[in-house]
Amino acid sequence: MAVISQDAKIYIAGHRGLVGSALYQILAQKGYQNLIVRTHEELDLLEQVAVRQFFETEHPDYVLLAAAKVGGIFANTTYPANFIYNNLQIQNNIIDAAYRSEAKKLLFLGSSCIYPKHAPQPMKEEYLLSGPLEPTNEWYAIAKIAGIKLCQAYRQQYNFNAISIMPTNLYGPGDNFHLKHAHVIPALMHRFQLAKEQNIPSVTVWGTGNARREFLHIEDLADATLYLLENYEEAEIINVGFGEDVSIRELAKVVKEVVGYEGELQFDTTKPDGMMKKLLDVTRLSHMGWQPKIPLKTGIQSTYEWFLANRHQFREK
Ligand code: GFB
Repeated sequence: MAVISQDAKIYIAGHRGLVGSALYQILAQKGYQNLIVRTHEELDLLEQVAVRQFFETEHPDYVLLAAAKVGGIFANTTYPANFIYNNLQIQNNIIDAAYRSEAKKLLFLGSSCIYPKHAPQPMKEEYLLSGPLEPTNEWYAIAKIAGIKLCQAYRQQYNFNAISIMPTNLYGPGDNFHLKHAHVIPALMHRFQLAKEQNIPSVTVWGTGNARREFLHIEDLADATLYLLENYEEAEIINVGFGEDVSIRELAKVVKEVVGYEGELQFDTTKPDGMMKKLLDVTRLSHMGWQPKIPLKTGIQSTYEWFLANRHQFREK
């Protein structure tokens, strides 16, 4: 597989997000010196003309498409239009502009929510489009499926080297800790911390606690992404997961323990569970030789340290 030269021009779209910032860090650590980024103020990825101009001027060799409108189960169901429109628009603009400006390769990040609600578990890559989606995140999932298909269509018609990788639920330093809009780990961490500080006797966890999720630390995801950028060139999607799942009840106990909150957990069953189980089959990636390194509790501990150190400036949206 082609080795990427250390001075290759690599554009990271979404470099301020959880995924993009971890990708920036790992590439910089590994000695890549020509990393291109733009803030939202400098380049609005929803604007096709601006995106085309940027690619025509910069001509990146490699494109990591980590820009997306993301959020937890509540944000997905509250802002369906933003989740479908923004994601479609961003990926349409970037994938097409990268092809036109003759990028050598583009890597698109999807999500495990592209798989059907009742897919057999663990979920293999071939289950894509084999059944109806989970309603709580179908808007986001439809956009991500369109992104996968766009990559495959550009590969088929134009021979454009676009690959799509499907991460499981992610967490780690740099996450969004919004109490309502965030994903479960940062939302619960923030809620436990406030309850600890304010001596609140119980904390509410959404859903029954029986839903199961697989969590991958963002540094593992960044490592896998770089590995796949260097070693994967197929049209077919590839899963990136941890390989094990936990119930939300078990997860909440771990987060509670790490935060050091001593009150009770209360489960609000009026809130949705979403998919009851969402675990990726990672056979293909592990056969290629990649394995995650960060156990859940260790990852939650380092996330908590980051949360405490950055509490007064982290993204709330
Ligand atoms: O993290 P989360 O929103 O992701 O929720 P999804 C995971 C589970 O945690 C659900 C429960 O069963 C929630 O009901 N949960 C418990 C909570 N307490 C909380 C809380 O305070 N906040 C949140 N957010 N959840 C997302 C999709 O679904 O997964 C996205 O909506 C994306 O589109 C992402 O695909 C990976 O796994 O349910």
